[in-house]
Amino acid sequence: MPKPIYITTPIYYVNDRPHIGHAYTTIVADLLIRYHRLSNRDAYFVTGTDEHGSKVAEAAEAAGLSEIAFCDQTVQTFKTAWDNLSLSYDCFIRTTSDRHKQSVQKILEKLHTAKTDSGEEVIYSDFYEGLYCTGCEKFITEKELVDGQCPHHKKEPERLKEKNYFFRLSAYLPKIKELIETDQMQILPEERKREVLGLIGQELGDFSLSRERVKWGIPLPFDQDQSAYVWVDALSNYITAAGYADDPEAFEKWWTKGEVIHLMAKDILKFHCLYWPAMLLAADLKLPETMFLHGFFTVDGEKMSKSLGNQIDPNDMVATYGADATRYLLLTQFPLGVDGDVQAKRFATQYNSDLANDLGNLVSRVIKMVVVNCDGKIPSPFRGIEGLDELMAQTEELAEHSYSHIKHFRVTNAIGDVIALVRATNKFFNDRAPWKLGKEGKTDELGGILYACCEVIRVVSILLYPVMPNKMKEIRAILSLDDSTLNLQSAQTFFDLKPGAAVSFDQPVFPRIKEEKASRGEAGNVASGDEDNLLDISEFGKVELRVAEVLQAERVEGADRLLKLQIDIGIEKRQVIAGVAEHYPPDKIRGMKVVVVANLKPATIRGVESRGMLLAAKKGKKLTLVTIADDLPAGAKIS
Ligand code: ME8
Repeated sequence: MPKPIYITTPIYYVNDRPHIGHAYTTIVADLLIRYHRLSNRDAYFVTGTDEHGSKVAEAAEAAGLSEIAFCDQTVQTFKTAWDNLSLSYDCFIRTTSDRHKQSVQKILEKLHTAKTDSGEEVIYSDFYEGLYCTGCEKFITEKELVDGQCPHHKKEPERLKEKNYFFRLSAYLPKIKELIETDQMQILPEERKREVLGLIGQELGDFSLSRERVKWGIPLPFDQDQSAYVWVDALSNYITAAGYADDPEAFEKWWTKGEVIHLMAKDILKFHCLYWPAMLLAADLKLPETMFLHGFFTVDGEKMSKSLGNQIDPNDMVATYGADATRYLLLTQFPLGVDGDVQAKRFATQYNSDLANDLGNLVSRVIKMVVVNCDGKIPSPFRGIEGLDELMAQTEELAEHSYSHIKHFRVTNAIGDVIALVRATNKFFNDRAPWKLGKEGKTDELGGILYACCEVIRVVSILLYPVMPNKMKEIRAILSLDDSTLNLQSAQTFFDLKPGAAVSFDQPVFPRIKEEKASRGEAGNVASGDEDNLLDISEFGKVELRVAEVLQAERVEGADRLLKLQIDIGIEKRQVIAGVAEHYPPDKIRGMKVVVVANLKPATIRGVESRGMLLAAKKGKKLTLVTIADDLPAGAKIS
């Protein structure tokens, strides 16, 4: 039996509102947890809020509220946002809870009496004189200042002189270095591991474990005039939630014997990869197995911040795209671990392409045909259909591959492989053209094609369940499937659907979204104003326009408006799907010289690959292609 798995996110500061950065980490944790649960692994998911410290006390005062009333309010905004995103956490930990206070005091007592290997006290008191940035909640050195200010918060730090208790970090660094180098405590990705090892190589002082003047905090059990330093308080949440102070059995199961994974972004590396393991070593507690530090999002090229007003609220995305698509869109922007720039105006295009066109359309067209041609019942499987064996093989191996990606934190690969199967199935459906077979009386083959497509949809409903739990349940309900087969085991068997089971179709699972409406953020502040839609000259310069000659043209089966074109763009020949059939029948367009956008990502339209887009002018029902005089050869660039 694999060990139980215990996954945590950072606990977020309550002086901020939840934004897509917080949402991203929490959705990733939810995805991982749901995947492990699909494989029947015992799994526990912890998130929560970090509520102590002078920063929160100041925000409460500014809001005219007591600290706890202020915290209660913002904690609710996090909980509401997480409910709106269908996040299935098992424990929401608040640092102001009695449970957590007990746990912090317990570990502090332990540290207070602990000795290092060389017999020194782990905690000692001393006077600290130096600079403190309230924004970072940490002491800051002169060297780190830029123009006398904290580079992150653009504020002059306070000068403090106070008695503090210190934690003898230096005594634990050699051991931590060894544990990281040997991957006994895995730091991922590799780049972050190098960063931590680099930090250990620098002169790191001991860290302060308490603050004298901060009253909004947990008092030290051995000196009531001091409060636990917020990071010591916050990091301890991970053991509180496992039951350190109040549930020894649970603690043994989840922490001591479990596989512990901490997820976060790279901004809080030092605290998690050095301070926390040092505290655990000193308290004689087991270390986490893995820390995964993902990348940082910027929005339209800018750092996300309250003062810039460019934070994207996940609730606004949910209002526009729904919970499931929001999860999908955030998870697929960048590989986990990589920094990236989020552009809200791209969400709608991606939603329409991946979810409405590829996945939604597969479900609609297949189920509608089952309703019309098979009396609304799953038909019988039928072997010997061209392309079926390949599709089955791709489907059967997918569960294992996806789960392996997940175990290695390759989130975008796990999702991308499922979407690739959806696209391959759309192509299989198009190539086999089942709509023709009914008329030809080939009902066994027609049923076999539809059965195979329903099987793929069933498998997809399992493998994308951790990404889009509600929509996948909706799809499963269409196929009359309940939760008893919602597991990875059943995603590995083909021909599992029972012929004769009822299917029903009501409305598209992912209705198309008007791109302009969504990108303007009509449901909220996803993006705003016309100014945002103006292009910079350098952005326009990225579009590669070329003269193309249409070599061949034919209609796309089952799609009145679409033509499949083979075009010559000078540097190569390509296939493009164009929605111009009503205006340009194949005979008319063949031989024309048109203008094509040559550097678009390939798209799959009705299961057929399209690499490029033709330029056309359109008003009402009239459409005219932009054409080029004969003397310009195919391939000429247009600028
Ligand atoms: O640091 N891109 O809380 P916090 C990606 N309370 N992820 C982002 C992000 C962005 N632009 N902005 C925030 C704290 N995050 C402490 C943690 S844990 C013991 C105490 C996510 O509210 C990311 O997970 O500043 C990052 O590590 C975390 O929010 C920081 O949250």
